Amino acid sequence: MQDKVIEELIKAETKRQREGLEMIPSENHTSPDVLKALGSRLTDKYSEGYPGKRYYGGCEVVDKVENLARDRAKKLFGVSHANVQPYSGSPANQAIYFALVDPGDTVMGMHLYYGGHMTHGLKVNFSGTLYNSVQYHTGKDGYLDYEEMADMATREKPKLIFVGATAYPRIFDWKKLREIADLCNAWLIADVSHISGLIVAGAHPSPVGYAHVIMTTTHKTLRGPRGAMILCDGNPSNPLKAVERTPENLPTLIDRAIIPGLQGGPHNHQTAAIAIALREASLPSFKTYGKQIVKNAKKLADELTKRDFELVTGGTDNHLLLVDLTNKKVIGAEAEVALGKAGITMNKNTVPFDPRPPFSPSGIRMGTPALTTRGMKEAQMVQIAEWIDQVIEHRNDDKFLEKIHRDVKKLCKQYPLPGEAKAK
Ligand code: DSN
Repeated sequence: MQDKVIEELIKAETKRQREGLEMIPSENHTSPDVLKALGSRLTDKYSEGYPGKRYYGGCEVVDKVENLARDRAKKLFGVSHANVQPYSGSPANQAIYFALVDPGDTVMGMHLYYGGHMTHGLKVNFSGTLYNSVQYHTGKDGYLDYEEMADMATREKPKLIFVGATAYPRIFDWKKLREIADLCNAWLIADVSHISGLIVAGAHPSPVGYAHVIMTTTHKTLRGPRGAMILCDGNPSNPLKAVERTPENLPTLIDRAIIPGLQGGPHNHQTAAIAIALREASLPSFKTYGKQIVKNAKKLADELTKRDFELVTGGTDNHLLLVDLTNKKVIGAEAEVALGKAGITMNKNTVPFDPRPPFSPSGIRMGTPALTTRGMKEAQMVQIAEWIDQVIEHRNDDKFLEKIHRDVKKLCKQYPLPGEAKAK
């Protein structure tokens, strides 16, 4: 690389990942093939439009790439339509609003501080300013409060309901959620960004058949490049005709919302990498991987509970744990910093009904997708729980944290990043 400054920074980040435990539940380690596609000449090409209907010449190759990604997505998730062009999750959600509701319409989503996402109607986000957003919460027990949701849907009559989370450790009951959406004839949108890899692996129920539209990012448990996909059923219509907002027309509504509605040229290198990740996710080994993510999370939850950590909902059904650190007399930010010094990366997070402000919350969020990609299993979770406990206890002792980091590095050597050899 000619740019030595950036080259060194890439090396430094690779080293940081190689020698540390990446436990942010929305992160993962991609395969060498995914990385290769991201660094390919496909990034040079403009191709606004869709395969076969582009505004540029020279699209014969990228058409094949995008068709392959779309076909693999449809097959893997069992839907009839896939748009693989969203640049990432937030723009994808923006497109869904743009496709299905008008500014000023009432929309409903889970509050960020209770585990939702900014784009699900947070008042400072476009979704809470352009639309009249009403926000549901979890109950005191940390579980989704389906009764509150049903009451809110009946009372507020939203036109669209977003379901999905960034910090929710339990299963979504899609049937019940569709019944709630049907109470007010709302579109049910499943944002499965965090759990799509688990869905593919059969480790979490699929929203297909319940949600009208499904959105997932491609870089979390699905283990692909940064990006997103919007999935639905329906019939693509003549693109020149005006279409009504009916379930039948969802493919056209979504495709038009992406382009010309919101985006310009698709990122073809990203599309190719998504296609690769989708092939990898269709292999039997991915089913084993997804199930092991959950086994690891459950083991970590058990081990932390034994060490007197308080888990929101008391445990987990998926890839993540949300820990309320109040009883440990440490706040999330302090824990994040101390764990970081020990080579264990996770993030501070609000817990339901958090008395503390969101920039300095009471909790910490951790997950197992990246550790599981490296091949770690239950035995390593026991060790990691012990390290987390020790780090929290000795959080102000930098020498102690350095020692833990040395131990973490030793473990990491045994579990290389994808495509790397085990270090001696
Ligand atoms: N930033 C993602 C997460 O960490 O969950 C959500 O977009």
